[in-house]
Amino acid sequence: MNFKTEISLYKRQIDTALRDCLGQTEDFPETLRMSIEYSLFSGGKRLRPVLFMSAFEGLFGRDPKEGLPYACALEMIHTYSLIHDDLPAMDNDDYRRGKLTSHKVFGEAAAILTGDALLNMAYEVMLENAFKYPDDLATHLKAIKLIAHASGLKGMISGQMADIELIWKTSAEETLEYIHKKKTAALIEVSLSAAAALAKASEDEFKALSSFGNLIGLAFQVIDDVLDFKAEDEVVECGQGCAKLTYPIVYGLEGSKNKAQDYINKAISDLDLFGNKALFLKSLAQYLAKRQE
Ligand code: GRG
Repeated sequence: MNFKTEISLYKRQIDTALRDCLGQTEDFPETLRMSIEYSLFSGGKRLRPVLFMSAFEGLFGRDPKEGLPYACALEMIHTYSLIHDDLPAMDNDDYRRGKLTSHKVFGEAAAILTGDALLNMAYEVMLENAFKYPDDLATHLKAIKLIAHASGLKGMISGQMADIELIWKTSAEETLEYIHKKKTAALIEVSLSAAAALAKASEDEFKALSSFGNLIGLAFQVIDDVLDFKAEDEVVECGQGCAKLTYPIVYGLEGSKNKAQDYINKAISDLDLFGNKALFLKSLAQYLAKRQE
């Protein structure tokens, strides 16, 4: 099967599972149903759930039914983070994926509650699934804990706070890496490490997938900054306390592109221990390196 077909099969499987999760939840206000659907089905790339499924099912040959609730939960957590990130109190964005942001359509209160609902639903869906595997409950709880850690205080939330306050480390380079390792890479990394934990991977396999996830997560952010780069950014100062710290400002445009490719190359070599089974994940890493949006 070629790469594009495989990715669209994973996406279809994930979309169906996400619709099922929503279908099961009854009796709640129509505004929340509309706002959750609006953000969950608005053209996201489904990167995190595709990573999870391609590791859990593709690499370890496990039953997709056991993994799909995790894939859905990762997309719910990602979607909540984007809805909250777009709020006036944070990035104050009017558009995401070419459509009005949640708070622009439904109002700020509904957008905050939509994010809260998605975050809670993620854990409900994972825990409900975990109880279906009583003999393997501890393994499930371990995977869920990894996700809570990566998206919580020590992961994505600290990254977001450090970005907002521009918490300075010893240099611009270190500051950038600290922020994006937590803000962007942590959830991408855990999409792979949670799959490894659930599949009872060996320690070497777990470490390889975690490292791959961290590196493609960092590359993903570098490329995001490159795509957002505007010529006037070149004159921005990037010392301590600067207003805007991005990879092109610190490394230049070409330097950032090279950095992203270095991260991707290293990530790809991390998967060598899986042999041909990792071809899809390696192609996915190359695909991310070339993305234009
Ligand atoms: C509000 C707690 C909290 C956290 C927000 C992830 C994040 C933290 C903010 C997003 C800021 C941002 C645009 C970062 C760049 C990298 C990134 C995560 C882009 C969006 O992810 P994609 O491209 O989104 O996977 P799609 O639209 O495909 O779902």
